[in-house]
Amino acid sequence: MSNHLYNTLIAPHASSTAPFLTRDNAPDLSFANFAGMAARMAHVLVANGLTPGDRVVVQAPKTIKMVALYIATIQAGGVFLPLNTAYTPDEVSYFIGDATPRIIVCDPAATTPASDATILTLAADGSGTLTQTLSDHPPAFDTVPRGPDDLAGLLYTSGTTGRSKGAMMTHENLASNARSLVEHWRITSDDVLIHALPIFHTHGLFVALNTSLIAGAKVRFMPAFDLDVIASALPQSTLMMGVPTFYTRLLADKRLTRDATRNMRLFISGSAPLLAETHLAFTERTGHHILERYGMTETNMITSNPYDGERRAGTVGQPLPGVEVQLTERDSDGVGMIEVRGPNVFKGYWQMPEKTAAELRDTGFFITGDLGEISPDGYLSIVGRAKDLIITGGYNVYPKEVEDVLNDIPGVVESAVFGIPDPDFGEAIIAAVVPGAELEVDALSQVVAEKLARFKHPRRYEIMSELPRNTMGKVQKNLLREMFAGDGGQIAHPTA
Ligand code: MCA
Ligand code: AMP
Repeated sequence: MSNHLYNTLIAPHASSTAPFLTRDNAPDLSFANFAGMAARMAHVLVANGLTPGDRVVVQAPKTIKMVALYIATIQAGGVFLPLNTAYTPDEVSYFIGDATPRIIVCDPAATTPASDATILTLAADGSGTLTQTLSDHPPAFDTVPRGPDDLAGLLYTSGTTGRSKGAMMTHENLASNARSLVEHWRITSDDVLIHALPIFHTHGLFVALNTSLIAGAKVRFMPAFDLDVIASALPQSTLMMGVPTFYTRLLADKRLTRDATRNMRLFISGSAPLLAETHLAFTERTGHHILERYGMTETNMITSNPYDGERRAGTVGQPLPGVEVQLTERDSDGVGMIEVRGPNVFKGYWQMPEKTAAELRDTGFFITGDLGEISPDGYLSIVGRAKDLIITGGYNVYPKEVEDVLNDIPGVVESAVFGIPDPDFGEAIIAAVVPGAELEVDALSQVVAEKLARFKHPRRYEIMSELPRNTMGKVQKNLLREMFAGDGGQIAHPTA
């Protein structure tokens, strides 16, 4: 048995001297040198006790060394578990307790997590205990065999009921989806990808990097989204993947022109709804039709607008080859729950058989929690969510998690957290709080800041004497949204 994902991603270009990762003011890294770096790092992981099936947790700044750590983990037969750099020590300790990793890689500037695992460091400049002995090891490693059904990644997603769940992604989940996207989006070794997404989520890690590796494309690797850097990269690039906020921010910049994008072949959007008006404004300004696609951590990419043919604004296109989509429990308007089946669908939630059984049917269909309708010519539109979820700037926030933190604060009787439209982030988080006693908003935001990542923080707190409820006693978040959405999108940052 060979190593399924390693063979898919690395083997085709392992000895190629063509550039893979390029950064401003630094020499390009070829595919061959990248493969060598990953191999050296695989030795470091094994020297630190990694055995096949072990989890490697990483919460570190976006660096080329972190990409190498991903491939090294796969090559050594491990399971890669990246964490959002915004997570607080509280959040991180839950993931570590649940996933019981063998190795944790963290920013030397961050609080060291309490754990029995071996702790290594990786800083924004690539230095740290993970990389300091790299050159002591050879640039070749005896790749550990792993089959299509073995785990390659464990990615945590929050849930409507509170505890985050680790989505178990197999080698074939990742390999099959990336192969399919390369074909569908016609990615080749002539492409130059603008990579400004974080690499701790499916979009920036699996969608952007796995496809580039398979195709042998060049990646302009940027530490974060920076309009100046992207504006200067656009004329020499062919491909960009981003969340809708990337596109609204680009549109707000005068440097986005037809001329600046003349060499671009394809702009892809996903992770959150792209407003039809953004799609149309982008076409008007640049002549390019953004290609919108739809995916989930548990399923990788599900549908995509076509490469040739109409990229229809406000829709997420058709199922990718080999992926089945069905709508269940349809209402009279044809709107139903989106369910998906295919080689892209995960194996289940890490050590949560009941949660797996609740969301992954025996038939293999995964219940997404998204509501959709399909046009007569097969385009899927996402028209709502059955799950109580806010997507802000492409990050998912489950209101329940924020409400739990607020409700635990002395003096809070109850709270309701919801999203309202925001011109930059798509949705912005608001908390309606019912106090039992005198309550300072500053005190609320301080507790929230301690416990939760910054992107989960309510941008505004509304103190209410009671929450609107229906006759069943359920809080009517739709009413709250209506009450507070009309404030001109001016979201004040909390004072903490
Ligand atoms: C940063 N902040 C945010 C967000 N990002 N608040 C809410 N939502 C966010 N997404 C906070 C910052 O901490 C800062 O706080 C303030 O907002 C303003 O920061 P700013 O500098 O404007 O933001 P930024 O650093 O430029 O980041 C915005 C961003 C970033 C570039 C849109 O959030 C981003 O890269 N998002 C991509 C997320 C992503 O990759 N999603 C894919 C998930 P303060 O007030 O303290 O200054 S994978 C997925 O969803 C599925 C599988 C799929 O289909 O792809
Ligand atoms: P995640 O948990 O990060 O995997 O987020 C997955 C969720 O993001 C999906 O269930 C959808 O609700 C949402 N999503 C992803 N892509 C799109 C899109 N193109 N349009 C609307 N929602 C999307």
